[in-house]
Amino acid sequence: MLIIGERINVITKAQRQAMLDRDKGPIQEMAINQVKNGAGMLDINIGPAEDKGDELMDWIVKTVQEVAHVPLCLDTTNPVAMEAGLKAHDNSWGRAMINSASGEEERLNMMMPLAGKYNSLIIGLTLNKQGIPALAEDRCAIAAEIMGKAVECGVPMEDIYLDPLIMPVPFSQEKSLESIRAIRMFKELNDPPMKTVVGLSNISNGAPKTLRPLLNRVYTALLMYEGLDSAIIDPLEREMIEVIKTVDILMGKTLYAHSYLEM
Ligand code: THG
Repeated sequence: MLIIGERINVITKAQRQAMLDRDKGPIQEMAINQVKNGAGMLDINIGPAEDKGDELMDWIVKTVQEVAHVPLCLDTTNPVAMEAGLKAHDNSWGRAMINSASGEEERLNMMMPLAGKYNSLIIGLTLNKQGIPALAEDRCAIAAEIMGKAVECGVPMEDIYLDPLIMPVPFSQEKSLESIRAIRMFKELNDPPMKTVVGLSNISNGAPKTLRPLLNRVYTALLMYEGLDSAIIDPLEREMIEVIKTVDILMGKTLYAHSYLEM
């Protein structure tokens, strides 16, 4: 499964400060560390980035790819910053990913054409103006709208990663199973199956610190059983990486060797 490292984001104080100061050090160190620990792609979350977002995205994409030879998942709601990032992205390490489009018309109309223009991958969040539907069936209906827009923009189905949007189990327990169902149903929306992605740690938001890693890891295993293709996680959490590698072994995705955890 593709691991998308989540640690370069404006939520984190140190990373946020480095972004504001255009200080390469902490960002490059975090990039290198995540790749060393198993990330195949790095999420670069600069937030809404209303002020000089395009300049920031251009700078950070080049800064990260100077030291980390992986493709990037560009995370901002600012379409101008998104385009700057796609322009700056070095595709010799793989294609960039747009994080994200959704069923919201405005966002969909701005982001999907960029995927076509820059030949990038794109995440489709299955939410719309009314929010995240409770039922997997209704999330599929939004997925179908996103897929329709992709056809219009010349984006192939295999370049879309559908995201059911994981909700915290302490607040909406019934959604945990529904998101698993959504992953299963998304796959059935096309042949070959649609690709899928989740932001995993959301499942344990609001749970005690001692429980969070366990909730994250077991949920990951359940989603992977349904064929989850990629997850936005913290690659520096060693036990999580071990769970992912172990599920990949048990599901026959990678070849067993006694040393599989070191691979
Ligand atoms: N789907 C998609 N993109 C996403 C998400 C998703 N991007 C954002 C988020 N969800 C995934 N990324 C992060 C990045 C950082 C953290 C969590 C998820 C993080 N969390 C700490 C925690 O959970 O304790 C600290 C949070 C804080 O300081 O408030 O650092 O679902 N497509």
